[in-house]
Amino acid sequence: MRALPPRAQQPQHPPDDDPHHSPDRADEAGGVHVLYGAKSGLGAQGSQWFARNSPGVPGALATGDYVGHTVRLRDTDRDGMADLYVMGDNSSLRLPGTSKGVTTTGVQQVNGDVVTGMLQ
Ligand SMILES: [Ca+2]
Repeated sequence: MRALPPRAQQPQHPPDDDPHHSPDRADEAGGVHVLYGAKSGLGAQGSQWFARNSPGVPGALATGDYVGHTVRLRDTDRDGMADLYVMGDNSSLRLPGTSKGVTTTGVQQVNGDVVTGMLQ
């Protein structure tokens, strides 16, 4: 009589160290990190992070939203400040630019075609 091989065990998943996974499990929800330039180059000072769970940003974190997969800076209201257009798979946004940076005050949802239609 032959001995049966040991029963296969369920694979053990390693701890989640994938940088694309968010801690709240809205994997690949995305976001945009805005860095500002100076004479010395880009810097972290005054940088801003925008995601669906940022105060004032419409929507909620959602798996596969990929917020920020396409972005554009355009002064579409012609006030002299570049406005940030951010595309996500669930919706796209226009964040107004101000003299102090991009703001969620007055954020608007826009058609994604508006964002992709802008030249880079
Ligand atoms: Ca503007």
